[in-house]
Amino acid sequence: MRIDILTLFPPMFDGPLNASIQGRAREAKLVEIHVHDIRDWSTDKHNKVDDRPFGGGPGMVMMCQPLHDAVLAVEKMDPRPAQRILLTPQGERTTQTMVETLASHERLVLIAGHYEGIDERVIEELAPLEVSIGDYVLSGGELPALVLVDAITRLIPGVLGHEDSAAEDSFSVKDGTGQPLLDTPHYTRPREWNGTEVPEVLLSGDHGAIARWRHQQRVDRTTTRRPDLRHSQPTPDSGTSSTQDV
Ligand code: 6GU
Repeated sequence: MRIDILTLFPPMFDGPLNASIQGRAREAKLVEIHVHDIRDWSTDKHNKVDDRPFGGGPGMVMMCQPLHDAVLAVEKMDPRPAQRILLTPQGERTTQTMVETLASHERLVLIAGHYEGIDERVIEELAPLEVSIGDYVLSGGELPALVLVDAITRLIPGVLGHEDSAAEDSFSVKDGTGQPLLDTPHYTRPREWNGTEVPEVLLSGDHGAIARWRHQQRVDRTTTRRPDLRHSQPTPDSGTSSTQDV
């Protein structure tokens, strides 16, 4: 998989993409990630990329030309067709299901917006999928792009050490109706810490009993902590039964 990121602030990507799991995945060539400075495509003699909003108001607006030319030039760097994604608080809110769909693409071009916004005409022309990471406002699309890259790359086979790691995460495990469940609690040595014992069943060696206990923990935690996940309607791809498996 190849991911290209277009931004006005490339240094924001240096640390996160080179450390930990992301860094290892790139080293192992499981994912190819390129960061591009939109300013490099500005045809203005001062490399201008933004201007004041028509109609007035605060802040600056990203101009059409540099972003448009950057996207087309970057896409030409590889023959595989790319899914364009614009990170914006006006976008569709990200879910694990959306992340799984994006992870199945061979190539993604992520556009991180900044300033007050982007000239609407270039958004209409590029027709990207518009994605938000939640209902709160960030200063730009850079951190959301990193969030998305992390969520996507960890699903690529071989990126996580253990092949089942991603499949057992919160939101990846589903109940009988396809509703996502939160993760089960985890424990490691020592068996007793600060006066609290590890739950007995985990020491039993009975794999069936352990699996049933973990499933019940997931259901109970999801019901208490995220009742919205338990009561929402099954999504079209989430299975055929409409009864809740509590
Ligand atoms: Cl994708 N961009 C910005 N600027 N703020 C956000 C966001 C994106 N998602 C949530 N808040």
